Amino acid sequence: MSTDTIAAIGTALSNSGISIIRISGRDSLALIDKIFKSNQSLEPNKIIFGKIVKNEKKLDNVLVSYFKSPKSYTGEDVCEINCHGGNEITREILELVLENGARIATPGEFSKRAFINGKMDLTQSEAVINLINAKTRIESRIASKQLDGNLYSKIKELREELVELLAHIEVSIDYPEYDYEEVEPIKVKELLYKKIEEIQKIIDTYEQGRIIKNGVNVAILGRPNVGKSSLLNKLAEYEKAIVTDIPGTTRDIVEESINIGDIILNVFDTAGIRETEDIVEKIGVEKTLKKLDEVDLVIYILNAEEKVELKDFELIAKIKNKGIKLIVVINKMDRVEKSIFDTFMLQLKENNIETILPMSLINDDGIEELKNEIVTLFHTNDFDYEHELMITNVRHKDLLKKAIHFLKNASKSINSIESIDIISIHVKNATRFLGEIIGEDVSVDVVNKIFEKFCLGK
Ligand SMILES: Nc1nc2c(ncn2[C@@H]2O[C@H](COP(=O)(O)OP(=O)(O)OP(=O)(O)O)[C@@H](O)[C@H]2O)c(=O)[nH]1
Ligand SMILES: [Mg+2]
Repeated sequence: MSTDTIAAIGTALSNSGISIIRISGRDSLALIDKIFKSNQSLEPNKIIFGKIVKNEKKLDNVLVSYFKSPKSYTGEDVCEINCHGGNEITREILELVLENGARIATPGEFSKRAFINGKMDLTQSEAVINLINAKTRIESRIASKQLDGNLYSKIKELREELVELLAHIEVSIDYPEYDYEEVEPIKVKELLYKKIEEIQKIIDTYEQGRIIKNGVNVAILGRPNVGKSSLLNKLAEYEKAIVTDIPGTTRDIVEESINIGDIILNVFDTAGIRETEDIVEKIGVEKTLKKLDEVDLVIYILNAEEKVELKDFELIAKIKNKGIKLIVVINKMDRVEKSIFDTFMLQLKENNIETILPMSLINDDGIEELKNEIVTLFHTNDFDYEHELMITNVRHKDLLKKAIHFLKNASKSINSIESIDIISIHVKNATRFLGEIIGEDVSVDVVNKIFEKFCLGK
């Protein structure tokens, strides 16, 4: 691990009130001393006014703060220069900092040092990036809780209990002649079950966590010309996709991210499904069907002027079999008698289709109802973020699953006392995976991968 002094711009490079240049490492203070002039001297946790000077010429009036190791973000000596927020002046000061001995930080290097110096565990570091990237308020709230260490504490507690159990088991392996505190299989099994249950409860929060973090993947499907691209445009509130009255207009998948309330929708407009000899369109249809593997919700559009065909029902059945949520929309209601909708309802309900909405995209009818229906399907409001733990990172879910796998193996091996060393190996594996979540027992590669995703200056 390098301990040289690093620097980067911590704020976004755009014309703004202030910019912050952050410096961390052994030589931070000595470096600042060379380029910063003030009537006061720098003291830890204080911010002082002065000027940045290059070749005896003032570059800018600035505020500089100093955080002494280990009481800083990175755990090292940290100085931060608050200068005026112009691109040029910010870059110029950074260059001066680099000329005076610092090296430019790699993305996430400040946070990586914070992790390595024990200022944060890995889940807290991941919370930093989640907080920076959060696109909704709920997402920020969950990241903020994780930054406080709620996931860290829970994993640490689980791990400690398993380590205690291991110690208990290993005493009887190493010193079988001691009867003292004999391992009682029933008790071990009970404890393992309890831990499996607790971990499963955390894993179960992931589905909602994933949706909060990454959004709901929504595909708009239906036959050509039913109004799929028109719906995407209405949801996006601008003309994202080409709309014409020529069936087969959309070929490639058109994607747009849309916020409704606290939910992010990643909406995919797709090529209309039909048998076709057109090679390009054919590929489009294949892409549409493939896309089904990554979607949470399908909005299936039918044209009110046309009859539902067997092909529609077949596709809808396919969607439902994949466990994807479904909303059927009857569009172009402006072109038919209102009572037609009842006929559709009857026919669709007979085929076990629950959610059916009338719509006229030309008249702006039915959009709000559709949005409300989506919010109801993926409601995020009934979770107590303040007090309950929710995971949003796939890395955490995968490691928890691995831990459970080994705890289940351990529990299966419990029936014969000879297998006690096998149990011990399984439990050890489980604790190893739990450790990986918080950054103990973790490889350099994993750590590097996590911090690579950070932005510069964090
Ligand atoms: N009358 C009426 N026309 C509509 C409505 N919604 C869409 N249209 C028209 O239907 C035609 C097809 O609309 P698109 O949105 O391109 O349909 P699509 O499903 O994306 O079609 P493909 O990309 O070819 O599969 C266009 O001329 C739209 O203006 C509606 O509610 N009422
Ligand atoms: Mg289209």
